[in-house]
Amino acid sequence: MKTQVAIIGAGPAGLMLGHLLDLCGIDSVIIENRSKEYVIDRVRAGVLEQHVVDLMVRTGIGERLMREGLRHEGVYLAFGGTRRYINFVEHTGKAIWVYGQNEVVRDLIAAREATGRPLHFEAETVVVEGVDSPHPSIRYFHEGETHTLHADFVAGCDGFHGISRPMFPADLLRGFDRVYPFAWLGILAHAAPSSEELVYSLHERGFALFSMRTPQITRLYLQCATDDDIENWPDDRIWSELQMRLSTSDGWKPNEGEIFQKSITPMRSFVAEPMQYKRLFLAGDAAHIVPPTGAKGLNLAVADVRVLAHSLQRYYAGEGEAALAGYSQTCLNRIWKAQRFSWWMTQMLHKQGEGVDFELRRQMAELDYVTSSKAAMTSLAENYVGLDLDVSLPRKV
Ligand code: FAS
Ligand code: PHB
Repeated sequence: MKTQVAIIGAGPAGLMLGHLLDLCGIDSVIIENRSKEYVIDRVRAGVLEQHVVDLMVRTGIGERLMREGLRHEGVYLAFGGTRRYINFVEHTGKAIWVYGQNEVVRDLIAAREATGRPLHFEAETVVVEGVDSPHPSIRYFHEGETHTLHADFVAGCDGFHGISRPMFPADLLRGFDRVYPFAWLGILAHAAPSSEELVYSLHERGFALFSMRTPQITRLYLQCATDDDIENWPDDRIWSELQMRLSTSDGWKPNEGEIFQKSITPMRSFVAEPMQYKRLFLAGDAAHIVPPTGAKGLNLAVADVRVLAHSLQRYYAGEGEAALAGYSQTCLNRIWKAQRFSWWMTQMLHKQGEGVDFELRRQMAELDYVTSSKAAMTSLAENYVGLDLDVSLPRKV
């Protein structure tokens, strides 16, 4: 088989890349090693930046998002028993949208299937060859047979644990890594959200985050130890800890309900440089990981593939290799700013030491400043809603 772009991975990066390439009239094949149900059911991100929402609407896959997504104009930061609101629209003119990654992936899969272009689930990529030549190929095992796909380019959208990044020559690839000394325990509960918008809370017992998925489902997280085990967290302990960390003196607290999903996620910052090796490109978590405190993971993945689709569109429009040269640095400029913001939100909101110590007092002072200074609120707001992304929308070549 032959295609123009072979895409490894059907997460947000791979699926969005396939969607954008299709709009440009560029052929692609998406190869995913997990099942369609697994990819859709994975519980992950929940917040979309304005540019992602605009992209989905303007490229024809935003109808359900507009109907079911929750538009939020800001967030609360809670500390010392009070909640303070940061109004994103007032400071930036932009909002954020709560719409689960599951739903984004569901919409992208439906769009891909409607095009009839190849999207292979449960297809194990066996080997990728020739990425240092103009004719790379992928051998994969699917439906009991081994297939060979010849392509002009390979897009490694296969996440942090995928096979693409390891294909870079060791003397080319540099990894920048920070592992945090805590993790997030996340739950989904059948409980009507008791706040219209998100609440990030610093408490002397640790961080907690109140979020949501629908008017009937609350999404909550609490800081736990990196080596903690979900078995240590029966439902009543989870609710007791969340109430202690989130409840504020004005009487607000999260509603409780049946917990139907719980998991522990480690926290890490990672960036791989560069993001291109000849005909192989990395996008999304294959190239970078952010701590979820800044709600950037999915949004960065979409930004990467917008740049990649635009570069490939220019390549096929006649600009050739020159159109691809800036991909890596264009993405990395934005990725490092998102890394900074995600690190900053994480260090400000997570308990670092034991008891009430210097660190906690410093964090409280930082939160007091950030929520009372117009300049500080504007800075937080413009990073949270997403920094500008100057990449034009796809158009048929
Ligand atoms: P993904 O990991 O989503 O997708 C990669 C795909 O490639 C997967 O489907 C995988 O099965 C497939 N693949 C891997 N190896 C392959 C191979 N050899 N052959 C074929 N396919 C292969 N972000 C936020 O913004 N907020 C959050 O709250 C948040 N929570 C998260 C919780 C968890 C547990 C995790 C792991 C991540 C979380 N993230 C969060 C980040 C997450 O949303 C990612 O940023 C997002 O999924 C990135 O999308 P992709 O780059 O497409 O990678
Ligand atoms: C979520 O709703 O899953 C969510 C929201 C904000 C974050 C992280 C996760 O920073």
